[in-house]
Amino acid sequence: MRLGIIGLPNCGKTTIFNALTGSDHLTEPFSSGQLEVHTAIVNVPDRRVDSLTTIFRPRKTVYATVTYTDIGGLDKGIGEGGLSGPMRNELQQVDGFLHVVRAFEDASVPHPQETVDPIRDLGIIDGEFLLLDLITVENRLARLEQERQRGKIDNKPLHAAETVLLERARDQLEAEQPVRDLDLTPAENKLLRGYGLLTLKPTLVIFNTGENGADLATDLSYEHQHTQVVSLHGKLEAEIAQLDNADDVALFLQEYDIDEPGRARVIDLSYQLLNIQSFFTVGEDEVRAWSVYKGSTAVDAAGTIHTDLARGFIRAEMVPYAEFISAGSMVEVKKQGKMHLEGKTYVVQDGDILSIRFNV
Ligand SMILES: Nc1nc2c(ncn2[C@@H]2O[C@H](COP(=O)(O)OP(=O)(O)OP(=O)(O)O)[C@@H](O)[C@H]2O)c(=O)[nH]1
Ligand SMILES: [Mg+2]
Repeated sequence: MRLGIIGLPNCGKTTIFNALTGSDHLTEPFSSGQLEVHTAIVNVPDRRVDSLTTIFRPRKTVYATVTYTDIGGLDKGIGEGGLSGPMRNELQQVDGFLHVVRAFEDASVPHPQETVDPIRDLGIIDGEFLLLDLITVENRLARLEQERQRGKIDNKPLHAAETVLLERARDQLEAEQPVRDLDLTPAENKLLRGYGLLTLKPTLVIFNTGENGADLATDLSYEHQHTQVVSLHGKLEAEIAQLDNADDVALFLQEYDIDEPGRARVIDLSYQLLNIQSFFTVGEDEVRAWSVYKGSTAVDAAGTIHTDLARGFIRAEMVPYAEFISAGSMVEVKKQGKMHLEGKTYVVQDGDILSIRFNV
């Protein structure tokens, strides 16, 4: 799952990318304005995986991951009726956005709009995305209408359903509301996702509050579905990510009067935002967190590990993480009769420890 980091020039995208991924890309007070993309994969911190590792002492531990892509150069064409094709492509291909909004004052860093005004800036990109989606939806509707007039429809019910759905999306966008606020069935969501609609994508808004800025996230009303809002001290977090010893981090936090680094929280929020959850597999070889969409079944989970496991699925042995911890070992889990046997349609819960029995 991949999240695109977007925002106006100089708002701190690369700084926050560095903070989240521990990278050390150059950040400058001058925006090149060109499309420039960096990608990195990060582990999702998970204390449960840490505990399972302590218990099983496996040769290998694998955390769930999130991929971040820093997408620079979004300003080009904004408000001028068009982003470049490659830029649109980048935006369409991510699963969600981290929308960075500048909330820090710093005279040495020019602002493309001259003044620092987070709410205005948030609206600039939101407005652009609404417009782009409206164009996409109207083009598709026009094409469907053409097909109808020419009598060139393969699947009438699908054609009709798609038209109705796109009209709903169009009404929503015309009312200046993001498509992700519509109540969509999974099938409708999937269909709209196929068009790469930007306002459909889950979004985490990050106010970059600088060194001593106030927390804007708490008193902003930005009520949308599949949306979260947080504040982060961008530059400080990027510096913390470069420290490799815990004492240095502790000193740094103390100096700036910060409770705890925001990195883990933001990565966790990113993960939650994408509507995914973790299940675990354990053993002496490997302790591993796997990601599946919420609502996935045991056979979906098996297929995430290997297609053979889904194909030859017999049953899943399952113990919830908390029950495993209170029993202390698999032997004890079994002795207490706490191992659940689940079939293909069992709906996997966050934190399930699974062992798939299969036969191919
Ligand atoms: N004072 C202060 N400066 C910051 C903070 N975050 C970023 N900056 C500065 O703002 C400038 C731009 O930061 P970048 O991270 O490069 O911003 P960007 O959004 O990636 O910029 P472009 O990719 O050029 O659009 C750099 O000089 C950063 O050091 C912050 O929290 N406080
Ligand atoms: Mg940048």
